[in-house]
Amino acid sequence: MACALAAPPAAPGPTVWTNTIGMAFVKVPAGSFWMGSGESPDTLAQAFPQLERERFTQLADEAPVHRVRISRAFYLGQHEVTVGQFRRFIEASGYRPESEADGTGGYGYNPDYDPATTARGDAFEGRNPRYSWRNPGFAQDETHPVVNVTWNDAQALAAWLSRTEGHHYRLPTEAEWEYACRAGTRTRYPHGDAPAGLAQEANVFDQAAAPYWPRWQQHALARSDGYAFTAPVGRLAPNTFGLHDMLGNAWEWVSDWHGDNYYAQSPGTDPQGPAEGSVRVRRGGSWHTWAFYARCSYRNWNSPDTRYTLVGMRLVREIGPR
Ligand SMILES: [Ca+2]
Ligand SMILES: [Ca+2]
Repeated sequence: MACALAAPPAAPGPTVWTNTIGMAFVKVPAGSFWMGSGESPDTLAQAFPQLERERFTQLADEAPVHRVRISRAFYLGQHEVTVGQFRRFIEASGYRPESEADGTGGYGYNPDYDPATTARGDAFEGRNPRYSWRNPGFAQDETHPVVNVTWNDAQALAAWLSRTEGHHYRLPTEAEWEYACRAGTRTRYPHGDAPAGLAQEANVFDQAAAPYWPRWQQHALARSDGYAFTAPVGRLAPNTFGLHDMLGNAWEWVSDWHGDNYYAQSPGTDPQGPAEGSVRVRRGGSWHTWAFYARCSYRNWNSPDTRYTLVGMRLVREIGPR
C-alpha cells in the first residue's frame, strides 16, 4: 500500500496573548541589535535610481549605526491597533479623540481633491471635520488599522487599557520598535535589501495604489501587494518575531521625542529618546509610502496632536508586575 507523504511539520507560530478588546500580542525577547543606518548616498542612489539625489543626504538622523541593548522582553502588538479595537475603547471609555474634541477633524482621501491646485500641495484633504478615525475617505472595515489618531490619542488608549486590565500598556520606544521590526536582521527590510521584495511583507505604494496618484507612478513598487489603501491587519507575511505590518499599512507612533543628533549620544541600554522635544517619532511607512521611506531605519515625526490618513499605532504591554 502506498503511503501518502506526510507534510513537513509546520513551523511553530509565535505564542500569542490576547487582551480584553481582542488585541493580540507576541513576546519580543530581550537582546541587542544595531540601530540606524550608515548607508552612503551613493549606495542609496544605486538602489533607488528614481529618486532625486538630495533625498539621500537628508538622513543624518539615522546615523551613526550604534549598538543598543533591549534589557527586558516585552509584549508587542502583533498587529496595528484596528478600527474595531479603537471603537471598543471609545465606546467603553467615553474618550473623545482629538480630531473630534477640538472640532478640526482629520485628513481624508477625496477623489475630487487635486493636490496641484492647493496651497499646501498635500496628497490629502484636511483638516476637515468630515474626516476622523471613523472616516479617512476610503473604505475601512473593523479589521483595518485605525488612522487619523494622534500621539495623545495613543496615550489615552494605553492609559485606559492599563487602568481597566491592570497591565502596563504604552507605546514602544523608538529603539524597541526598530529592534522588533528588524527581528535579527541588519538589512533595509526584514527580507533583505531589495525594495521589490517588500510586496510580500508590507502594504506600501505599489501598482494597486498608483492609479489613484498617477503623478507618482514612477515611485510605485513594480509589483502589487493587492491593496490600494489600508489592508486588513495581518494579511501580509510576518517577520521572524511573528509581527505583521511593521512596515507599511499605517505609520506607527512611538513614545520618543525626535532628536536629529540623538543617536550620537543615546544610552546603550533601553534608550528612551531625548528628554524634551516638539515632535514625536513615527515609524515604518504606510500604504501610501514609497519603498525608500519604508526602510526599517527611516525616521519621521509630527507634533503630538497630528492626525493623518497614514498614521496609526501599535502598543506594548509590559511583562511582569507594574
Ligand atoms: Ca499597497
Ligand atoms: Ca505599520
